[in-house]
Amino acid sequence: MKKFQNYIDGKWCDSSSQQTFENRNPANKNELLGTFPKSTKEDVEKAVQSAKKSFESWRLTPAPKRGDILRKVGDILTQRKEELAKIMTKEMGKVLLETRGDVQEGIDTAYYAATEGRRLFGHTVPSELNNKFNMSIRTPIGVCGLITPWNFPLAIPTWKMFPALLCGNTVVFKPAMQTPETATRFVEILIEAGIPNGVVNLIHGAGSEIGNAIVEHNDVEVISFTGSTEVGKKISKSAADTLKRVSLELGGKNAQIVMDDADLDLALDGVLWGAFGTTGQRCTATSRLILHEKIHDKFLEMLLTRVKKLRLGDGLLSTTDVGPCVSESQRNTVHQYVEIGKKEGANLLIGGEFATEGELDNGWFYKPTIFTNVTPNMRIAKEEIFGPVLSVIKTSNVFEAIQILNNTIYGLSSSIYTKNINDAFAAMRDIKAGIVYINAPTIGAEAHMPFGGVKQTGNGHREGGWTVFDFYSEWKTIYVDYSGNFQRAQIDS
Ligand code: UN1
Repeated sequence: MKKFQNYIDGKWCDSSSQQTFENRNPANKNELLGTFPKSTKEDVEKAVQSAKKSFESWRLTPAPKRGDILRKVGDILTQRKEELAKIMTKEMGKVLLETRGDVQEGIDTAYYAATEGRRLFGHTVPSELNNKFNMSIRTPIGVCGLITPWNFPLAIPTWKMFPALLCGNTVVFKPAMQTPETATRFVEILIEAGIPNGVVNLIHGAGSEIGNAIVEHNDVEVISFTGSTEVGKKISKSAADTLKRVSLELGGKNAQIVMDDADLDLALDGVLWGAFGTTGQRCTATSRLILHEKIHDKFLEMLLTRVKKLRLGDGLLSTTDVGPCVSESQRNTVHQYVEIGKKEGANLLIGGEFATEGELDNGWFYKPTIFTNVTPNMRIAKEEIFGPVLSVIKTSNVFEAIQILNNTIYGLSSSIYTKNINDAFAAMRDIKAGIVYINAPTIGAEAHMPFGGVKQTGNGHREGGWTVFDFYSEWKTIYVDYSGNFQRAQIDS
């Protein structure tokens, strides 16, 4: 059995408590994958001080050189893609096809960030005074605390880490307790690529203990968190005490609309991938299906036929379509929502129970589930479930469909299938979400586009794309007066 460690100030080390936690395969709870340090506030202190110290040299490393290291990280991720995908599938259960995609998202993010090292543009702007030069440049901020979830164990840490590092910041990285090995391998790769000691520090453990300690720490300037809205709100409140810069990527309740003129086969592939990919455990997962009344019955029939064919199993097997829930408690949450849906009067079309046949009994499997006759105000139509549960709502026109889609506290991803250009443009304009797909599922964001949501999905920041470099850098405005005269803005101009 493998015993893993923290990585602080360029050294692998145990927790100061000497305590550990176990990591098990959700497809087979009897398979122990390793033990990991259960870190303490003391470990956080060491990690933050290490990051603070190394910031002084890393911030002076030219950005193109920082980018070169990230390019090398991308190269190593490419070489080790298959191995990393397998580790991830064992840790959190999604099928290999998807964990390969997770690594690919990390590779794309690495190469994108690497090239940004040769851009990181600032501005030069005319001054209102003679012989005076104005510019704004990006500067590094300091220590960034990165707190990441288990559903994209590699991609999401790369979304945060690469732009943070490229901009000249140093990092304290706290990965989810369900996917600590992927995080460890990722840090090993950063070391192999030449990241200097202390620039990236890894600490394993519980959010309630070390996550909070990172958020509250005076020397941590930036927090980036992906996880639940509930925890995000707590982070936001406690980070306010030190006025930290905080990026929050939280819940979703994404919907796919299918209009009566849509290509139904295309929409069918889309909803299957969006709702049951990653066992529904994406913040971008399709959790609601809004069907035009004219195609409602036909589409449901098509959907039911396909859902019956979905094969549950170990994500490492090529015969598996849908893996397990990540943990026992996640599966229980899913089941509680199914009970709520039944009580609310929705019709359980398929699923709604644990899958326990044969080997499945060793894992946290849940049958792909569809509720029909769902009305927009039911809890299963409004609250995030994070599992393989789809709520189907009927609609009679595009404006009502959009209204239903918008009827949640979240606003991450959304989708509409239609051939009508007017309806498509109305959707692009009126949907309240950070991401809108036309004739494509709610999942599948690309690394070089801004990613994030509105309302209680986040706090206005975006990951990915060009905008993320704004989050990880501070603007510094510089005026150079070369007139040799005493010149006063607003007064002498
Ligand atoms: C998430 O679910 O937290 O668009 C991220 C997607 C992926 C990222 C999902 N590229 O579904």
